[in-house]
Amino acid sequence: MDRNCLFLYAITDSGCIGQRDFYEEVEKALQGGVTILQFREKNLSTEQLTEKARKLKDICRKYNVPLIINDNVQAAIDSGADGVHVGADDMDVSAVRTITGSDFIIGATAKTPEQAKNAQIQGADYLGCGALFTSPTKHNTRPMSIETLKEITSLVQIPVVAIGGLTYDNIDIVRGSGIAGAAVISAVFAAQDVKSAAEKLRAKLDTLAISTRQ
Ligand code: TZP
Ligand code: MG
Repeated sequence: MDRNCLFLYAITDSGCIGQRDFYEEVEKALQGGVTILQFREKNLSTEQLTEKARKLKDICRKYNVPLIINDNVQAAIDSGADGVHVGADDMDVSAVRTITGSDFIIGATAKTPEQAKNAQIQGADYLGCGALFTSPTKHNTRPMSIETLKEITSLVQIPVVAIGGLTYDNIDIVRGSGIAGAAVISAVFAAQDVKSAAEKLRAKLDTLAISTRQ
């Protein structure tokens, strides 16, 4: 995969979006410069996920932004999404790869250097690593230090995305960490003005000279 597309990785959360129109808010995020979108919804059936993901795919296509589905490989395939993201407790990357074939993007969560190496060996295309900060969105996350993040980016060849409580004000922490991009939920979707939040975050990331732009 093109590591540049991981630069500003937005993850949906309907709780965060609240009463606002889900698809409109997603489109605003894409207008603001999000480079990849993950559809993450924990309590829907495969059919429900697939139906919503198809709508998201239509929106993402307009902006040439890849769509990744969290956890559910079947919904990812059925909806025509570009990939799937699996956590350490989900299906093994190698098992997912067997189902999807080589053209599908597979992202994997790695909470330790061992998990990172293992996911790479199994054929993951990118890694999600964190939580760098306490997340207002996902509770019970395991904290990851910036040192561990750097250890992982130097250990693996596949691109790494940092996650967890990242905001406009604290994202400077990733400078020089070797990551390809930053993944956020609340910093974009909890904002009053989603488009402007994405624009500002992307502009700030541009100043940090993370490895994508070398
Ligand atoms: N995995 C680790 S932290 C997190 C996930 C899915 C949530 C990120 O959300 P936020 O609001 O950007 O902290
Ligand atoms: Mg998961």
